[in-house]
Amino acid sequence: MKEFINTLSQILCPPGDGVYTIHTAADRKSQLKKILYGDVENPLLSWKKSLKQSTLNPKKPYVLGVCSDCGGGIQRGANWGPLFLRDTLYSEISLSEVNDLGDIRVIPHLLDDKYLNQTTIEKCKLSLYGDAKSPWPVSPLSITKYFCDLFYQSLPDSSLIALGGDHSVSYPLVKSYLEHKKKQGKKVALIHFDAHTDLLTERLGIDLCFGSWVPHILSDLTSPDYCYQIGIRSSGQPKEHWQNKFGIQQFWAQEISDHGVQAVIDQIKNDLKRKGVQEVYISFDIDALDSSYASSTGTPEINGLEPHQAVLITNALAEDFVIGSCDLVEVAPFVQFPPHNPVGLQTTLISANQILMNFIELMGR
Ligand SMILES: [Mn+2]
Repeated sequence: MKEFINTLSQILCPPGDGVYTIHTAADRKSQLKKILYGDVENPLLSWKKSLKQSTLNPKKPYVLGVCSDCGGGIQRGANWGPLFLRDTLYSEISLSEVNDLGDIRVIPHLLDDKYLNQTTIEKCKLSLYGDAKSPWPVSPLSITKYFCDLFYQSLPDSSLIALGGDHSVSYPLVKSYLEHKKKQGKKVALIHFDAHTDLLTERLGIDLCFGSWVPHILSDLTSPDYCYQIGIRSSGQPKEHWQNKFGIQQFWAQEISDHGVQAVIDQIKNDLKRKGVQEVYISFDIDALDSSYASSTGTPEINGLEPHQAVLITNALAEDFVIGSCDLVEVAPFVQFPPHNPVGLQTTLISANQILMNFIELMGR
């Protein structure tokens, strides 16, 4: 456990510090640290102490920020999601309800170590860890995978709530979770809320990005039909195309509005029970919600889910299946549609917080 905590203190940083800035949002960052640790002289030390304490309560869900938007491609800005989401969250719940581990350390120009040459990796290791030969990865997705593997190994029955970041961060989060559950012999499914399918196999030659993370985790599921996509409505191809091509299951937003949310719930739950699924991972792209609830995001889409519908689906799943881990991604606080619309930001944060608090309640049981 000591090794685990030592490694965390290298590859993570205090909550809110995942976006590397000196002045931008400095007030907001120090405000968050005040909420978390009180008016202390050395918040870094308080954070390190909190890492140690967090291992004493493995039943409480763990919160992790992944402030990476290098995998985004339409509109950046989801790197600021975790800081703003925590602001809203901790004004509503007591800190003691979760173990907040902090943020993945992010070099904002990087995505995954496999895209880097050795010289760059060594220079980045020197910058992040003070040692060009250090054992830890340097890109956000690679560090996230490293973190998750270590997390599930050290706290095998704990659950993780990750805050993105663009949707590429779900690749390491989901992959590590699925690999871990396979080792535990548990049957699991992926529940993916999104306006988009994220089913490209690559985008401009890059295989891991916001629009292409899903195909690369399908082989880690029992079979691709253990992946359920909910809320889809912006796609160049019809539902049948995606289902036939990948073998996944989709429930488009239009179906929910045509047949009601309960019909979709029944269908998914019956299917999960028939397959003997015990646990689910929920990946929640905020753009699954209608743009009137979630406009501060890279690609807001009309005709989407209402927050209470998403909550209903999640609660119904939690009645029969463990919510193993989850993520909430693509909240981009400085992005506003229409531009200069602060109401849109507040609405997005309130809606996202509703989803987040529900996860915490269900996973903290
Ligand atoms: Mn997505």
